[in-house]
Amino acid sequence: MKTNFASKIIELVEGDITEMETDAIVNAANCQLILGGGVAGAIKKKGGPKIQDECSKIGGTFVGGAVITTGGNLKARYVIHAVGPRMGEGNEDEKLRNATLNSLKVADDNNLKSIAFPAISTGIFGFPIDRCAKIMLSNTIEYLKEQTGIERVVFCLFDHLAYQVFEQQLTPETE
Ligand code: AR6
Repeated sequence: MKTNFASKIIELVEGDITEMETDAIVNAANCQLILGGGVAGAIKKKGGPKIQDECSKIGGTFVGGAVITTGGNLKARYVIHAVGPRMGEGNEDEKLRNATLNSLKVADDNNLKSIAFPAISTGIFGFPIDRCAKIMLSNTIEYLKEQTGIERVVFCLFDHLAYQVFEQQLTPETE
């Protein structure tokens, strides 16, 4: 599914984010920037050890923060590591909003035109998928309405249920 917002494209895809050919893919990271399971595990496996080496040099970031490394052997040239909230730690909505917006800012700071997000925090971190879809989509739409060089944002959902939830949220009500 593809939708246009302020002449920018938001696209929903069902699949594996490590196969995306966007300028950057976003990793659902932790504060220590240690690549564990889920999206991070897939990135580590397909991207090779260089990505973890670069993360270790950066050392870490805050919940809601985002940092960039190269993409190693991935099709995407860069990986933006965004730290979403762990369900139950408090202030989760605000932290997920920050993780989304900071990822987009990092992409802009590096003159990237396209970026692919997973549903941050909805796996190991236990955040509800419907709340995630609402927060990530509405904030991305707001961001794209402002001054940005980003032309295309993909949300890459791992299963059909997650895809359907994002599809439902990507309606005129979220504008
Ligand atoms: N492509 C797209 N989406 C995926 C993929 C994939 N290859 N694999 C999983 N998902 P998660 P989190 C979906 O657990 O909850 C790691 O250990 C998955 O179904 O990757 O933010 C990190 O190192 C879910 O909907 O991220 C952190 O410590 C979503 O991506 C911690 O987990 C996010 O699941 C981060 O947990």
